[in-house]
Amino acid sequence: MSARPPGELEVLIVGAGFAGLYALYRLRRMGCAVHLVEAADGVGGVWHWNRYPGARCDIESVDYCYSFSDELVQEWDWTERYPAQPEILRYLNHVADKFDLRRDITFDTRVTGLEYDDAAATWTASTDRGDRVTARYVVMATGQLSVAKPPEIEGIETFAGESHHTGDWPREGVDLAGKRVGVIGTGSSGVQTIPRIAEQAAHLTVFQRTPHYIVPARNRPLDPAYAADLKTRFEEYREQARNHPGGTHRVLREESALDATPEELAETFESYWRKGGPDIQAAYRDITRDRAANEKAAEFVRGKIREAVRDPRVAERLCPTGYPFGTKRLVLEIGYFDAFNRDDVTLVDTLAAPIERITPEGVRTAEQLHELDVLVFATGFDALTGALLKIDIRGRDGMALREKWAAGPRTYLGLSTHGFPNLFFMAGPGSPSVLSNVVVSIEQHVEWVSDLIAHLRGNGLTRGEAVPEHEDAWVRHVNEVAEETLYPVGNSWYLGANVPGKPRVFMPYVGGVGRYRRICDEVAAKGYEGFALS
Ligand code: NA7
Repeated sequence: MSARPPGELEVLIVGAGFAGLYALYRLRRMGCAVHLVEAADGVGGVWHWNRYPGARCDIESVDYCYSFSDELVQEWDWTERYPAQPEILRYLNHVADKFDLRRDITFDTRVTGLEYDDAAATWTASTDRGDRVTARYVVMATGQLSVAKPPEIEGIETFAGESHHTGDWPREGVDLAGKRVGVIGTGSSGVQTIPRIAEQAAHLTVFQRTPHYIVPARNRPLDPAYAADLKTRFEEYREQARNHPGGTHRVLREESALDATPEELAETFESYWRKGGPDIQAAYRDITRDRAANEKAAEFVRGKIREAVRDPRVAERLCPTGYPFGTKRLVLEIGYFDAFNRDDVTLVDTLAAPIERITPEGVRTAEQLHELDVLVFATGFDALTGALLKIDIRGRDGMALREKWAAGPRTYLGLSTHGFPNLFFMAGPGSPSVLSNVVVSIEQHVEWVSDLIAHLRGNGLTRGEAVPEHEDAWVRHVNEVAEETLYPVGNSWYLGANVPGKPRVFMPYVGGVGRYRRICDEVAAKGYEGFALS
């Protein structure tokens, strides 16, 4: 068991993923009395928990990494275009070791409550091990996709075999050899794990509700010459990403899909398909904004599925229709469609034959009972607000964050919310993080918030709180830019649509990482406009 956290601190950080580790590094260098509390027994955040076979990042490794230390950039060598979970976890462990972060981390300890004392301008955290920690500032680095959400299916607790959620996979792995395995869910996690499970199981049954738009990852070993060249100009390379809408290097083409001939469309989409990755969304300027333009990309993807899957009935069931391309997160695949050409993989369309219940023997749909030994829930996460609202957070006058956000999250810049001074969210709702290369967003959040803390300390101030009018204006702005796109049309976790009863609010900021950074910089330059500092 890890040592207990100190009782008094200047800054408490919750969560040891990408955001928490960097926040710890930076705040410690500023001379803050800072400590991090983490529920898991190691660092890594979501990469600690998502150990399912095939788990991999859908952002390229040369982008999905820190830039704050040139030494770190120079010494770390990624091996693949898209990094697999074990490699990312090794990287984060390397970071924790290199910067000696573990001495200020308490593991195996979950923060369960946070209570603000307005007179003292401090927060008191309580943990599941009975600790009470008082801190002036709290940095919530609790993750945007970190609360695994099992499906609401009747009888789920009665299943006699083993069942696991992809987002909480056993460290020792799961023996699937010779087993009858069922996977529920075909988002990024399901699509990654299905081909790997198919290689091991005696038989795999895939329960698909909504077919997702899926494009090839074309993963490959990273070319050492390319990686070495990037290292010679990494800062410049990263600076482009910091000012890019998605925090990457994707080029948004200026042409309209509606002006292109069928031949041009086919040729353009084909070139993206060959290259692999999510950039196909930027093949035409109007794919994310215009339904007719979007449909061109959607139909191209459907054509590819029909080519890839031998049984035309299965192919048709795998074809997404009825919602725009890219409005649920675009999924990258490695061998997914091939898996359905195997005799030992069955696709069950739960829109046609809904799951009625889980029984001790397996999954019963309207048509039949599918007998299973192992059941895998690739059913996603309570995204963006889940990890924050799991903690009983009480701001000024005992106001509960759960109450304040009952109709949907409200933040200023995604970083802060009125009534909860000195509490800062990393990759929170209202920030562009989840639609971006999240590490670029995280570095910006950590740097901006630690600069704000430095500003408060340097001016003898103890309190920074979002002003209601500025928060309202930010919420309006987040909604307005979302409405200019097709995103709110898809029934996605961006909207909370995957969690019954969750308010339907488009949570991420689609205005882009570069624009967001400029807004945050202007706010800081104007003496933290929109924050009441006292
Ligand atoms: P996602 O993208 O939320 O996918 C979850 C999948 O599970 C999706 O296909 C859901 O279908 C399906 N699902 C959820 N509940 C049910 C029930 N009750 N019955 C049948 N099917 C269900 O989660 P992932 O883990 O794949 O990916 C999340 C993000 O993590 C990913 O985008 C990356 O950014 C990393 P639905 O589409 O709701 O019909």
